[in-house]
Amino acid sequence: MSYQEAKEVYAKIGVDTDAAMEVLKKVPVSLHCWQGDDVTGFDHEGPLTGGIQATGNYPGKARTPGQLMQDMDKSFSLMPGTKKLNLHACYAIFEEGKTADRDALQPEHFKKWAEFAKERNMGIDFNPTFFSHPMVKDGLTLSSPDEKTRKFWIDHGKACIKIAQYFAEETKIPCVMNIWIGDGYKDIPSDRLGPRLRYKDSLEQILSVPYDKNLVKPCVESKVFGIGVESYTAGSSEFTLNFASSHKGVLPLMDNGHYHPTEVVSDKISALLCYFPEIALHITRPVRWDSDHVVLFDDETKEMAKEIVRCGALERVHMALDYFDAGINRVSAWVVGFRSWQKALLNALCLPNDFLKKLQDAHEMTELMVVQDELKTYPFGDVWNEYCRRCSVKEDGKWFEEIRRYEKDVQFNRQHKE
Ligand SMILES: [Mn+2]
Repeated sequence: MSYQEAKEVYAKIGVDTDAAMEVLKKVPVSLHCWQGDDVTGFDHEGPLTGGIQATGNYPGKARTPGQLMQDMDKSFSLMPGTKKLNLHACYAIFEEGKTADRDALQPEHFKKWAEFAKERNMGIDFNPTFFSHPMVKDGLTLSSPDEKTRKFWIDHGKACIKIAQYFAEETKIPCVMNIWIGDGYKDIPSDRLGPRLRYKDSLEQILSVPYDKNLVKPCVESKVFGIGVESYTAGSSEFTLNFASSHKGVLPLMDNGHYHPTEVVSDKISALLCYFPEIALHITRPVRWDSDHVVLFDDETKEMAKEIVRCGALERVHMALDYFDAGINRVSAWVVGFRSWQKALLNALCLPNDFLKKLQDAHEMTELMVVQDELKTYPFGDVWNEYCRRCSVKEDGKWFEEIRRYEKDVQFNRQHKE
């Protein structure tokens, strides 16, 4: 089917596909730098810790800032829509012979990233890195009972607020700064309150740094468990939600890999929007647990996008991808995930949402079921390919050859010591 024919099919149910594409083009989605190198970064040599794990050993990984930027550029060229860059603090870029520990990071250590973003007209989101570092003591950072440890990580958080403000000032686009810690216990703790009270105090100390609330949007991300912290995490869902609701300007961040397997974030979005002017999402694909698989155009991904669109909340929900698969080409992983989320948003924008709502309000649940199921086989693929063309990127079926070529010409030729 041609796009023109698909457009007419949608017009019959009251959907303007041209308008849907125009809306989507302007919605920023944050691309996580950490898919490019398995969450390694440039400030440490040690293993990945904090209850997360990248599995796989696909060749061609980026090992330098230049390579990571090169790979990001390749992926950007294959993604339609507005991109934002999402950085972790461990991706600081130090000049030859210089270094700074996490508690002493400065905006200057991120100057190259600010330049990279500005050259591409992108905003930057930022994340302090509370893992993969020798100062993580007994698996704890901001909730540690050891005051020296806790202070180190509070200072890291404070340093990151300043860097987030620097990014916003440089790019002229607000910076979403997300705080996630992996603090917790493998087995049953005897004191669940103490770590949470210390975490709360640490967050308050971090946020006591003066910053422009229009430029920096701090978030707190919850998690139900991690590898090695199966029994207890200090930053649980209840903890972070209540922290955000009781601290003005702090946003709750939901990562859809961070809940019990039968819970769905698609159902939580509207609940939070009743109370928060803005919320944030980490979009991932949990397979049985927080496995950080590449985002696909699957049912729950579509459902989350539908919720954002149906709530009229495209400007209230800060969207970021968060996954890392080391078992496949990392550039392709970025591209598939980003395109899938774009597809989910476009799909949601191409549904007759007002009509579906009317059916629900009239309690026409029989017809609602029939219509919602039949919409699944509408010619969405033709609209999607047209969107790609209008964004000057290759359509489905035509971009993967670029990955093959990039592997052969660039990624597989990278020299490195193992
Ligand atoms: Mn996350």
